[in-house]
Amino acid sequence: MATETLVEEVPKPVPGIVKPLPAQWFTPRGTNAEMRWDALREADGGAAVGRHVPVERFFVRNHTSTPLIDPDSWRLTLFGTGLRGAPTAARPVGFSLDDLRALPSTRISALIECAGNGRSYYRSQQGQSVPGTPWTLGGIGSASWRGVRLAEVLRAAGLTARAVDVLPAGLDPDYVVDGVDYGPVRRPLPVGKALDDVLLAYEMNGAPLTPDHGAPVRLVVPGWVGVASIKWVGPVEVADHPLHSPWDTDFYRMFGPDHPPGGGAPLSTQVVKSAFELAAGAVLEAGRSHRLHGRSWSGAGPVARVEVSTDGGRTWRPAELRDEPRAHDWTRWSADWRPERPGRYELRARATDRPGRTQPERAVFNREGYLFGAVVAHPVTVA
Ligand SMILES: Nc1nc2c(c(=O)[nH]1)N[C@H]1C(S)=C(S)[C@@H](COP(=O)(O)O)O[C@H]1N2
Ligand SMILES: [Mo]
Repeated sequence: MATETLVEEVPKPVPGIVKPLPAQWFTPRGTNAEMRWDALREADGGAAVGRHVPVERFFVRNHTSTPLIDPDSWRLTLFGTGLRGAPTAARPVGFSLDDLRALPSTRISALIECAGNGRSYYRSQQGQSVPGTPWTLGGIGSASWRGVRLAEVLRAAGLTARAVDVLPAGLDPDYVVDGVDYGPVRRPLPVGKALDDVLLAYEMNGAPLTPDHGAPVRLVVPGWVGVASIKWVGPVEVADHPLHSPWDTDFYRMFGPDHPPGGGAPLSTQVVKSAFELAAGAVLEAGRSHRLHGRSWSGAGPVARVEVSTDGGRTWRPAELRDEPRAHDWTRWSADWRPERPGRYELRARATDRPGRTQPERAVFNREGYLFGAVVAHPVTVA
C-alpha cells in the first residue's frame, strides 16, 4: 500500500553502529563509518567545525558491533600477576563507574586515529593492493576526553614494580573472521605507556561517552594507533610477564619485504599526516582567491610546519598555522590560492613534526596497508 511505502525504513548504512550516519557527514565502510573531511567546512565560507569533532560527526571503527552496556552494573575488573596478591579473573579488583568518578579526574585533548587511515592511497597512489577497510583520510577525529588516568586505577588496584604489560579487553562481541574466533578486541600496552598518559575516559566533549565511542568507559592512548584505545573496556589483565593477543601478534604489525621476517614490532606511534577540508574532486572558481583549509598531525609530537603545493608538488609554500601546535592533537592551517586558468589541479599538503619527521613522497609498503603517511595528492577542478 502507498502509505506503507511512505513510512518504509531506509536501511541503516552501517549495521552495528547506533548513531545516525547522515551521508553528508559519513562514508560507510563495512562495519565502520568514515568522517568526510569536506563536512568539516561548510561550502562558501560557512561555519567550520572547531578543533574537536562533535560526537555525532566522529568516525566509528568497530570490529563487530556497538554493544549497549548498562552503566550501573558495569565493572572495570583488574587481575593478574602484576598486582599485589595476584588476584584472579574470577576474583578481580573491581571498580564501578561511581568508583572511577570518585578518583581524581583529568581532561585531555587527543586524536583517535585508525592505523589503517589513508590505506586506500597504497592502491591509488602507489599501485599496491592491500586488504582491509579502504579509508581515505577520515579514519580520525579529535576530542576532549575526561576520565581517570589508568595509572591512578592501576595503583589503586595494587600495581607492583614487577608488572610489565597491561591487557585491556572490550565487552563487544568476539571478533570472528572466516570461522576463526579471535575473542574480544584486546591489545597489550607496555606498563610504561600505561603509566605515562593513558586515560580511562568516561566523557567525550563534555558529555558521557555514547555507545559507539565506548560507553561507559574506554581507553584513550594518546599518539598511538587507534586500536590501542580499547572501547567498552571491562577486564584488564596486569602481568609480570609479556602479554599477547592477536591484535599485537597477527594484526597491527608490519609484514612484507621491507619488514623483518615474522613482522615488525607491534604498531604504536602514529605517523605524520595532513588533510584538506575539501572533497576529492571539489570544483573551485577560476580567477578568484580561495582560502584552502586543512589540518596536520603526528603521533610523535606537535606539528612544526606545513607546506602546501597547488601545482602537483613542483613548488611549495608555507601554510599559515591557525592553532598553537600541541602533541597528540591536530593543527589547523590555511593557505590562499588564486587559480587563474580552468583545468585539473592536484593539491598537496606536507607536514613536519617537531621531532623532525616530514611526510615522504611514498609510504613503505606493508601487507595490511597500515600507517600511510606519504603526501596525498588531492584532485580539484578549477572551472
Ligand atoms: N572494544 C573495542 N575497542 C576498539 C575497537 C573495537 O572494535 N572494539 N576498535 C578500535 C579501533 S581499530 C579504533 S581505530 C578505535 C576507533 O574509535 P572510535 O570508533 O571511537 O572512533 O577504537 C578502537 N577500540
Ligand atoms: Mo583502527
